[in-house]
Amino acid sequence: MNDIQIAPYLKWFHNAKFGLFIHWGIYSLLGRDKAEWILYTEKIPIPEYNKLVSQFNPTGFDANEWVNLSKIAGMKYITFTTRHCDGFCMFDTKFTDFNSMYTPAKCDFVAELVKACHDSDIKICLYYCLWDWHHPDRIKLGGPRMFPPFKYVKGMLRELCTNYGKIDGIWFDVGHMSNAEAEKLGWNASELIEMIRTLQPNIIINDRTGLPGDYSTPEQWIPEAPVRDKDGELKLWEACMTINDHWGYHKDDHNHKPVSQLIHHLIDVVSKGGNFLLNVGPMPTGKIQSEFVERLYGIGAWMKVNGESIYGTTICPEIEFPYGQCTRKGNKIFLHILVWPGSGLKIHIRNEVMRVYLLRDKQKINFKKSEDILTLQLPKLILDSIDTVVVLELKNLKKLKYAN
Ligand code: H79
Repeated sequence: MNDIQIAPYLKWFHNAKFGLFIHWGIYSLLGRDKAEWILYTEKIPIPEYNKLVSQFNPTGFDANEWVNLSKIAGMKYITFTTRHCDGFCMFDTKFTDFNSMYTPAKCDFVAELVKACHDSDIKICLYYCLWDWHHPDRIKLGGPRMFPPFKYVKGMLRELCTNYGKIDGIWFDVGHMSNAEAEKLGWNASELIEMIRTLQPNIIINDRTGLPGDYSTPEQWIPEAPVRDKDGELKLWEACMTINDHWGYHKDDHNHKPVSQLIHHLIDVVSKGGNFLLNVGPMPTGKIQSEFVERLYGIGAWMKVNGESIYGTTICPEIEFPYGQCTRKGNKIFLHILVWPGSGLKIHIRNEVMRVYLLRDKQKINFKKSEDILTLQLPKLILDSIDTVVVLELKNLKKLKYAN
């Protein structure tokens, strides 16, 4: 019950833990409240909104720069908005002229980014919004729930899964329809997913089509505990989150979370078996604001030292650890100490302990083991204000013994 069964095609995702979400489109030009939602929230007339196409000229766009930034942060994959609810396609498509080939850049941004990812060993997932506030034949189901014809979506997904070589994932957004509404729309999620998997056999697909998908997607929040499916089995999941309070570019939103908070979120997510998909909204020029860049560098510096306690780890529910959170890989348990326990830290554990050391410099920590109680001789003062990672190396035992 506490071991997750992972199909081979999902292994990279489970091991990756940390990805970069990128929200970028013609809405980025406006850079104000509600960002990518602005066509809907400000009720901008479509002919007016269309004018943005001829203004979108991101002379500072460099896909390799984005990919490098994700690598510096310690991320393993990128999820890019190919088309948000405004319907504007950031790629060359024969289904609409409302696409990036008609901007002054005349650029297929998806092609550029996929290539840069392929060249750099970063996985690429494509975000695709199922709503469309722009399509002339959109079907209105109330509020922002407007859907383009199913054939249109299917045709575009065929293009996205055919024209760019290997695609690692599709991240569908919204959806939100009842069975009756799906029928009215001619919506057929199984048919769509079957086509995608035929074109890209190892692709991962999230849970927002109306079907469960490969993983679930809490947005802007972190679950209290590891996520389970309806049968109680552990399920893959990915929490997506903004750095400030908007997904798309907002020039006056300076409410950026500090590096320490972002790292704590990452540890929280990973200790519960999830992935953390952290968002940036590039500027209309294609450059990424310094507030985001600085934070990604900060997380990257931490990951460089502590990455072993994140990548490829699993949950470690057998240990009760009130001073922080735990992750585990093989016979190593990583204690992420977030609240300093003082000098003598006691942990209840039956397994034989071989070695205890600080992850950051391998410095040995003296310990005593008597019966099921492990006592660590930590310094009195906090070692690392963000997170002190202590490694417990257990005697080569795969299974942890419960200590109760
Ligand atoms: O792409 C990002 C969001 O645009 C999208 N999903 C992430 C990944 C998203 N879809 N729905 N929501 C987010 C939640 C809906 C929030 C809303 Fe609102 C609150 C819709 C209307 C009120 C925020 C505030 C958006 C418009 C006003």
